[in-house]
Amino acid sequence: MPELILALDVTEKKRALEIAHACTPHLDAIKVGYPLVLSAGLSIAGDLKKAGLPLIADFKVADIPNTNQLICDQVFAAGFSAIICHGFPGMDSVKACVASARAHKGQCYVVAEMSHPGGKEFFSQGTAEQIAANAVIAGADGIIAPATRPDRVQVLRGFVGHKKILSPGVGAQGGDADAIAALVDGIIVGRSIYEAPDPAAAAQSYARVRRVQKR
Ligand code: OMP
Repeated sequence: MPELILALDVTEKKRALEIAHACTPHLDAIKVGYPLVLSAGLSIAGDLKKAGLPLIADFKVADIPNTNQLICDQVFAAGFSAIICHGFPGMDSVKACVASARAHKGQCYVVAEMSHPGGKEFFSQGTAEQIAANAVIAGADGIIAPATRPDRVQVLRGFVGHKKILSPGVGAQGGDADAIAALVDGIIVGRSIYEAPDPAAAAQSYARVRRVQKR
C-alpha cells in the first residue's frame, strides 16, 4: 500500500511546523527541499523530527562523487532519514549517495524521470530507463517517477522491480492520486495539501491512497 509523503515546500518556518504538526497523523513521511531549508536552515530537520516521521531531504544531489558524499553526510548528520539525488551525473555519483545513506542507516532515492512538462525533454529516449536500471545496480532504495505519466511509471517499474517508486506530480501538477496509487510505493503531495484552506483535511483526504492495494 502506498505511503503518503508531504512535500513541505513552505518558506515560513512557523507555518511549516504548524502544517507538519497538523498533517502528521495522515502522513508516512515529510519531504523537505531547498525552499524550506534555505529559509529556515538545515536545523529544521531537528524541529520536524519531533513529529516522529521519516524525513526525506530533496536536494536532488547532482555532483561529482566526492561532493555528493560530503553533501549527503551533512544531510544525514542533520537528522534526515533519506536523500533524493539525480541519476544523470552517473553511476559513481549515485553510488556515493548510496554509500553515505548506508553509513548513516538511511535511504537513497534517484530521480529517474521528472514530472513537469519539461521533464520529457531530456529524460527521454531511454535515459530514464537507464537511470532507473543504474539506481538498482548502485543499490539505491528506489526511484522518483512522475505521477503525471502513469504509463511511464509502469515502464520504469519494469526496470526497478520491487524497489520503491515514489511519485510526485499529483494535484497541482495534474496527476491523479487514485490512478497512480496502485502503481507506486509512495505519493508525494505538496501544494494540494499545504496550500489547502485546511491542510490537515486535505492530507486526510489524500491518505485514502494508503489503502490502495498495489498492482
Ligand atoms: P507539488 O507539485 O506542489 O505537489 O510538489 C511536488 C514536490 O515533488 C515538489 O517538492 C517537487 O520539487 C517534487 N518533485 C516533483 O514535483 N517532480 C519531480 O520530478 C521530482 C520531485 C522530487 O524529487 O520530489
